[in-house]
Amino acid sequence: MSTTVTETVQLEDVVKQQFLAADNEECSQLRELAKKNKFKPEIVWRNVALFAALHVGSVIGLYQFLFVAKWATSFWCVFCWVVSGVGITAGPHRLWSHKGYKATYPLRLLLVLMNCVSFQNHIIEWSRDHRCHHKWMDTDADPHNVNRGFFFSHMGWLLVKKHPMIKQKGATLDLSDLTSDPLLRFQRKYYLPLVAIFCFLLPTVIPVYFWGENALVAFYTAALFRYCFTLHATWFINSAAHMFGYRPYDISISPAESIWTTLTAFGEGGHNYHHTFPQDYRTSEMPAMFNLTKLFIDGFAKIGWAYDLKTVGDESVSRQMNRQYYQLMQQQHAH
Ligand code: ST9
Ligand code: ZN
Ligand code: ZN
Repeated sequence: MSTTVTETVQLEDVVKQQFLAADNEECSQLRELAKKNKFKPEIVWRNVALFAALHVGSVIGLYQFLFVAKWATSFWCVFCWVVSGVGITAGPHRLWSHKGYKATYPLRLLLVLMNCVSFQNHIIEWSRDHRCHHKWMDTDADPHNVNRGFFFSHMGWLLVKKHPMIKQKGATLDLSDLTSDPLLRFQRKYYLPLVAIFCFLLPTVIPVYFWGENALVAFYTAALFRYCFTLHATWFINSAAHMFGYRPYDISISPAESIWTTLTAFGEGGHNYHHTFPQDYRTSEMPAMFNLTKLFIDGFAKIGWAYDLKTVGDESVSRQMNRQYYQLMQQQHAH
């Protein structure tokens, strides 16, 4: 009996002491507060107009990608999608938000450059919002709170002013590890010119220069369509992967195991695992073909550029799953 108690406490420690574990007590307080204070969001029309324009351009880009662009340009679009996607998953997500592993200067530099192709806010801002998302998940302090609906958690949150609770709670986060990194400060300082070059200019100029693609075709496909596609692949993790799928690691939370979003987001769809064990650099137990980001980090670990890779032991994971199974059984018996 005493062994069981000790094991349970240790398992709870494994879950609760992960860096960025959800603060359940504060989350319940925030949910109670939200019931009393109704919040009316203010639409940011500049963002509505810019995203509408991006989507019109992307529809043209999709048509050209399928029927007009040279083969080399289509491959180039896919390559840019991988670079910009892994520039999020291995960078601001697994490295900078979660400290799932450590990286040497050359790998951090590479990830910063890849991240500029992604254009999803500079890394300090992305990680600050993401830390809020994990710590105060599904509350008003979560920038893309799924309780505000599918569209809000998908892209609506980028079309309105933030809830004051995000700023209030976010201000209590320790971001010194991010703000003390000169590479991240450099990216923040020169963010717009860097994005103009890496997200739009280079993806357009390279097909024109190297294989004579029409400049407008290159722009619509490799810049606009590829950017918009990568945004939706990311946003589906906040919307679909917080709504649809199974929950073997923690039955009580919204994030779920979502196979199809993992394919477009290079291994980020194992979202029930990720929110239960947020510091695990793998972010899921899914096999390697569903986790390109893990392969990327493992590859750099082989040459010593990535190190201190954090994982949760198989035994802890299966004990956590067993516990969920028994809780589910108990709930079913109670009904
Ligand atoms: C984009 C980001 O798309 C997508 C992130 C998705 C995350 C996904 C996570 C899922 C897991 C990973 C999966 C990866 C899969 C990848 C697959 C790839 C294939 N804490 O924001 P402001 C304060 S971006 C503390 O202007 P407003 C702070 O003082 C797309 N404080 O608020 C701040 O000033 P500063 C491109 C905070 O006015 C001040 O408030 N980008 C926090 O309400 C003002 O902040 C865009 O479209 C906080 N968390 O405006 C830009 N937040 O920053 C869109 C704020 O100087 N954004 N403060 O310190 C905006 O225009 C605005 O942010 C706004 C809100 C209109 C949304
Ligand atoms: Zn995360
Ligand atoms: Zn999430």
